[in-house]
Amino acid sequence: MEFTDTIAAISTPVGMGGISIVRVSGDNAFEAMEGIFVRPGGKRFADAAANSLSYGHIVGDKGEIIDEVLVGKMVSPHTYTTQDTAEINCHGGLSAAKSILSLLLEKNVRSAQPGEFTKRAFLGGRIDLSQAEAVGDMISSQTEMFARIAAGQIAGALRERINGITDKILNLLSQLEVTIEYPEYDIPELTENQLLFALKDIGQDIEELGKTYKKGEIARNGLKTAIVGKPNVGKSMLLNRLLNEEKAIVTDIPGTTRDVVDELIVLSGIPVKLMDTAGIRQSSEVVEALGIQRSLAAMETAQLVLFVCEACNPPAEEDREILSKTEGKDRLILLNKCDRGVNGEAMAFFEKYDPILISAKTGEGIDKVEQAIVDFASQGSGETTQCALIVNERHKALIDSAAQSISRAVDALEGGLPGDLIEIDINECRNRLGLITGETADEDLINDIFSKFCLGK
Ligand SMILES: Nc1nc2c(ncn2[C@@H]2O[C@H](COP(=O)(O)OP(=O)(O)O)[C@@H](O)[C@H]2O)c(=O)[nH]1
Ligand SMILES: [Mg+2]
Repeated sequence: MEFTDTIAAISTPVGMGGISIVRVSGDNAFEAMEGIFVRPGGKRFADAAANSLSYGHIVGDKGEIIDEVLVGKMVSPHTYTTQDTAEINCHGGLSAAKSILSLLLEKNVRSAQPGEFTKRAFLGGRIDLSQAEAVGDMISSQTEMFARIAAGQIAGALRERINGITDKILNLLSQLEVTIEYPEYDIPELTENQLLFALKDIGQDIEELGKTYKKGEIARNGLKTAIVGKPNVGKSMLLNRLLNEEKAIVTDIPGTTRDVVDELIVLSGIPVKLMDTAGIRQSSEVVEALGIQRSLAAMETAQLVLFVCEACNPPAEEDREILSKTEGKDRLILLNKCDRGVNGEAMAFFEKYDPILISAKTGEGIDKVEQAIVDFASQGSGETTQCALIVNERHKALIDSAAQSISRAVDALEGGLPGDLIEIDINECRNRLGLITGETADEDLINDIFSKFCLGK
């Protein structure tokens, strides 16, 4: 892969702003600065100390001043890309950074491709693929929760975890090899029981890591939360209340909401994707019936269900039906319209479900609903910053197939199959994990991942 040439790009968004940064990296980076960067007293940039900022001016062909700048000098290998890197801090706006970039491009420097600086950090061995992907996550993160997780992964939390598992696998493979290849030598052999134990231990590590995806997915896409209930209980009003906005149509005509309305809110840094749905009831009206089908589908895909009933009326037949339909789901039971009074029969019926009394109209109890959603989303999570967490689908698919390889190996062993067949599955598992860290990734995969980055990163 191309690594010898010097690349440059504008690393900040183009537009109005205090400063812009033009980054140049590669063997020729410092040389390229000579001639376009003039320091007071004619000092050479080449003589500037490592990891320093130098003041001066960027000048054009005829010595005309383009901008007043500060240039960071970072010397290989302790740089973002692992190569010599200069970062020119110029004035923001549309023009200065562009002019500086074009001056550099006349100095044996080429335009960087999207993600190419980070790709060099990967190729240079400073970070692994999971860390590089986390850089992309950090840039695209829209919530505090996701940004924190990305920061942990950039620091190498996932890398360390995967490497720990890979070490166990390699250790097992080498022992297995000795047992298979040199049975005549007097080396302590791996007994079947030991092998089984080691395999199960690895399988458990992988499965535990896979489980973190639930949380990772919430951080990336938001907690999918469906608001369900029979018509007219106040689902749409609850959505509006949680959003602080009149988004969904609220009327006293049952069956108003026909389609699923979804909106993203952020509660204590946690993204929550709220879905307001059509009221569930028997309906012979075509559009409403379609809407109800979608409600049921939304309920299926939701990670959390907010089941809304009325506090002021006894439970209806539909409430009982929806209650049983949501039985297997994680759910909160919300008794709405408590401003109209609390019905004893409703309370007695719902008591064992720990209902939350609310009024979408007055706002009463809404803080409790928000807290319950936050508690649900962060349950069992502990500290997110330092933890290895699976946040992307690519990693999840690889973890799943790594786990499958191990269980195939366990089955094979228990079925009495020979050691070299088991070895194939173990190798396969190692290979899958290596695709997460990039160790076993080929050029196409690597190019594909970095091509999704933004320019200048
Ligand atoms: N008094 C009272 N009325 C409410 C409350 N929530 C909703 N409503 C009324 O109940 C009716 C149905 O509300 P809507 O949100 O459209 O119900 P949906 O069919 O479940 O979406 C409207 O007339 C609302 O004004 C509440 O907490 N208290
Ligand atoms: Mg509605």
